[in-house]
Amino acid sequence: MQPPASVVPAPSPRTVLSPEVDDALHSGTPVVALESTLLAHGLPRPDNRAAADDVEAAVRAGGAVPATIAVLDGVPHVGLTRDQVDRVCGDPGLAKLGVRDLPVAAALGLSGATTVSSTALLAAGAGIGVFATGGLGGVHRHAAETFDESADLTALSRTSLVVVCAGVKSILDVPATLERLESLSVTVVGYRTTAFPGFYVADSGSSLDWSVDDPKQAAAVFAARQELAPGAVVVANPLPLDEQLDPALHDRVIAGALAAAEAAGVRGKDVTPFVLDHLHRASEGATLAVNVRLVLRNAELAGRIAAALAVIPS
Ligand code: PSU
Ligand code: MN
Repeated sequence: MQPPASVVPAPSPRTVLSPEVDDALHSGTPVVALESTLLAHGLPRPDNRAAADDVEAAVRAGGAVPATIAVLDGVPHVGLTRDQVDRVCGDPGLAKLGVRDLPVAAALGLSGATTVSSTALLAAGAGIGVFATGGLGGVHRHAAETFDESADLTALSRTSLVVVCAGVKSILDVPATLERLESLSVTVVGYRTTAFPGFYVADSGSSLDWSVDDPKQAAAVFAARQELAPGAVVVANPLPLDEQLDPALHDRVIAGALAAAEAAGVRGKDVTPFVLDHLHRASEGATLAVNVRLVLRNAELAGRIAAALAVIPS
């Protein structure tokens, strides 16, 4: 259900849409938003640059126009040029911006990559209904002591769009994250499964109440959500078993990465990038390859869901 031209919300006057994304939104062509934190802080340079192109190509293969989102010199951009993607992937000093950081970046003219929380907000503000990422942020292990819970969760409770992901990052407390998503009334459906995916692995060990069988059903759930109680629909898309990380290797490297973060005293928004980087090294690139693969699969499915939404009469 792509909004017709007359009801495409006017993005904040400070947000710049690329000509291709602007045209697509006004002509009802399906569009998928992509975040930039996974490129800038979740994948190592220089591999992140090829991944950025591949993710955009996967959205196109699914039948939609990609809109990668980042803030450059204080201006939120929805849809990036090649040079802008080079900047996002190449600048080692680029900030990581959640929703609360956007006003600071805008007012001070700073640049940064957007997380799930801020990408969802900017995408929905521009009238984009579907967003693809790798894994959501969520409740960290030992959150009872650290209070570390990703702003992704509260942002999704306030934003109306479909988020395609491979579950939540498996470095987290997955059952606690699912409880919070329930409290926040975020709709969660599995894609062809009721086993909640575990990011690098197909099954996190937690289960879901609902699943959808195809992009059309996912689009119908979102259309109903917009009518009944606007908010987010998470479509959790597992890796096939033959593409997942070996579960024994998974458990071993995750324990090591979390212990390393603890020993290094890493806190706040540095935790996720630190742990992902540690995993890529400790697994000799195995987690990196799986991470890229799952993002590509999510991007393609998101493209197909956006295409299905575009033909639902609104
Ligand atoms: N998915 C990935 N890699 C990532 C992320 C998602 O495959 O790096 C990013 C997203 O931007 C998400 C962020 O919003 O991790 C979560 O960070 P935090 O735990 O600090 O909220
Ligand atoms: Mn955090």
